[in-house]
Amino acid sequence: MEARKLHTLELAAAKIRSLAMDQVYTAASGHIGGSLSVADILTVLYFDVMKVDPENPQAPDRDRLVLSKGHTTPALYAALALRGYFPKEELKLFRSIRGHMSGHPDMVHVPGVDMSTGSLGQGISAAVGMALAGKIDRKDYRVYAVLGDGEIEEGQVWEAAMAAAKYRLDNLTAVVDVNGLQIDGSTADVMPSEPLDKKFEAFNWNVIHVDGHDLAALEDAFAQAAACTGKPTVLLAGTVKGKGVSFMENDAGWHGKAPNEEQYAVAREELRNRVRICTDVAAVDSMDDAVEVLEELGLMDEEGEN
Ligand SMILES: Cc1ncc(C[n+]2csc(CCOP(=O)(O)OP(=O)(O)O)c2C)c(N)n1
Ligand SMILES: [Mg+2]
Repeated sequence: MEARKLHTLELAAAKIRSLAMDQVYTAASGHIGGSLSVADILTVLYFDVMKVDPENPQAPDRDRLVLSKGHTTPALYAALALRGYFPKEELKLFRSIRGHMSGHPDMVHVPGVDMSTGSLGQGISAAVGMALAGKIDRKDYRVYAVLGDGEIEEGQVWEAAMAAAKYRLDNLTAVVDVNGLQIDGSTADVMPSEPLDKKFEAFNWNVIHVDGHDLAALEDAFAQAAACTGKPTVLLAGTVKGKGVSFMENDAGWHGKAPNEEQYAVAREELRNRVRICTDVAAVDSMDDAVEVLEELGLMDEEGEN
């Protein structure tokens, strides 16, 4: 990946983490751990890989993203706001009755949300339906589904996986955010699901291992997925839950809890410091400028020629 693009994407990811934290603190509730782990995956999808147009969120030929691990809206909403679907100010109404930024994604009220999710296991099933519809309608759009590694303990995920292989949905890419933790402990303790690669292979999926915090590696993996024909692809993305906040990393206690004032001050400083560093390295003055850089680089245009 070209250095300027990498640095600009790193800035977007840093900003998503910072905005996710602000939302959870302001609302005094929300799922921060899995929002921090998925931030890089969403960055590469929304700012690099997906063909979308925030001016026209319902465009029939757009790529679709289903956040099947729907509890991590703080990262999704931050990505959508930065990408231009709605003003950043709306993030202040996260989980507030005065707005539409509900704790789980709402496709009716939030522009850019392709599927309402939150009941784990259901999002991937909807994504399979969208991909199948694309095949039947002879459309070129791609469908992306992002799952948690706790989520895949739901039996419904494997029914969806079987159907995706049966219908040879090579227009579907699933990403599993493998952070090793779910709501109250490690996935290995709650319900061991490894070896994940062998399971998906046995379900006739193409499997790619990737570092879920390496933006260039993620870009490559998504390109490999798009080049694979005749079967769906899953990216097993190794991540750290709570990534970017020292005292939240690898701690299941931060799955769905808001920081108190002192904790927020520390987290905010760490995340904003990262934003400052990335802003310097990317040599831009603000995220708006960064978006312009990405546009200049030929990213984020309607044709998605990136
Ligand atoms: C069907 C269903 N059962 C239980 C829950 C409650 N719940 C919310 S998040 C979560 C754990 C998810 O863990 P994981 O998928 O690993 O998410 P991440 O670590 O990325 O936050 C659970 C059990 C739910 N949302 N849906
Ligand atoms: Mg997890």
